[in-house]
Amino acid sequence: MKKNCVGCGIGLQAEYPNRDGYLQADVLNSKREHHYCQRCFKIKNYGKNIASELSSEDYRKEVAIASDSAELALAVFDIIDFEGSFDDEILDILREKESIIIINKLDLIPDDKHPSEVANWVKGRLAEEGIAPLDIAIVSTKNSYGINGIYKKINHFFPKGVEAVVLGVTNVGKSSIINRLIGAKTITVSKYPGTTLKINKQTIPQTNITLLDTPGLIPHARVSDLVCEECTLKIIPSGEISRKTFKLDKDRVIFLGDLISFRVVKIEEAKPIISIYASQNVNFLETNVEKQKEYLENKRVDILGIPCDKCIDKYKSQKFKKELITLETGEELAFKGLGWITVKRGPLHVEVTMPEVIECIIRKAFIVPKR
Ligand SMILES: Nc1nc2c(ncn2[C@@H]2O[C@H](COP(=O)(O)OP(=O)(O)OP(=O)(O)O)[C@@H](O)[C@H]2O)c(=O)[nH]1
Ligand SMILES: [Mg+2]
Repeated sequence: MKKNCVGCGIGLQAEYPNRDGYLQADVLNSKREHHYCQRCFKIKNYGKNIASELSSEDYRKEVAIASDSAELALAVFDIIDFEGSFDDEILDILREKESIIIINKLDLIPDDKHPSEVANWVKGRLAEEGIAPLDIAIVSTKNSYGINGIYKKINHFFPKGVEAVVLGVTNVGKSSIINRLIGAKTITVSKYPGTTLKINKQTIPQTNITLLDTPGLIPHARVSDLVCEECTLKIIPSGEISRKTFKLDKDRVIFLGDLISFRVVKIEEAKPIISIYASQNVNFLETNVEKQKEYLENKRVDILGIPCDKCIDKYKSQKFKKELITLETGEELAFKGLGWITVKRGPLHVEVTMPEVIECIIRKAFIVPKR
């Protein structure tokens, strides 16, 4: 009988050491209950990032198969990169299927935010996309917050049990959530995107609830996907995100790392006040138009750190665009895979300079400005 890796779901084989799913023949043929492939062993024990042979299209197929068979979708979103967690295929599945939405990584936002406020905000944002989930759970697998709530919600809607597909983009914490729900560290989890490779079936002990872990989908237009692996890990927050407030005059410019910059093009009555949120590794720099021009033309702005020496040429060689954007008080501009700007006192009229592929989204403020 074909055996699968309990860490990532891949079919195991003992013939090709350099291919996915390899495991030494004697271990593969042993009577062990759980088998891990060589790749999972290295990820789990040495924290290595080992690329797989599978493509993003292969991942999409797996998600489609799991979604077809499951009655319920547990869709996982990253609270810090909510817009970057959107993917058309996921949204389509959520429009058709009964779903419970899980917003993970609550521990990363500043602690003056109440989970019920977050849930209301998410509900409104999903309604704009035509999605009405059965329920929303706000959780943090890091400190185990809200995990029992997910179980209770599934049990409430499906008291006799259910097969649920756990889906989302890469790195949002799908496998971590399943590990918490089954109460074991069975599935391989890592800080690198692309850990889970195939459908991986797990059952919550003493229940009829089956969870299908799936590979993460890779959405389009995330800043974090345009830099090298080291910079990606710096842009994805691993600790509480940083927030900095600015009061800006006309022609003042802000850089978010050396990744995106924006210039205030017009002031109405009062100078706008904004807060910027991103990973602590992303530096914010306030400067003037002359310096902006210099920085955009020069390849290296040391003070900004990201992109690093290794990936800056590639980053800067792509096509850039300029977009004029106006935000009112209480609105936000979110950059997928990077962070967001909240307008505390508007209007804010800016010209944003960013790579052409990057998508930015205007939304209602997620962290409500305090008076
Ligand atoms: N701060 C924080 N980090 C988390 C949380 N949940 C998961 N992580 C981290 O996020 C990273 C990705 O977790 P995984 O569970 O592997 O994510 P995944 O969605 O299964 O990823 P793929 O299999 O690559 O699609 C790991 O470094 C986890 O430790 C959380 O609640 N808070
Ligand atoms: Mg996973």
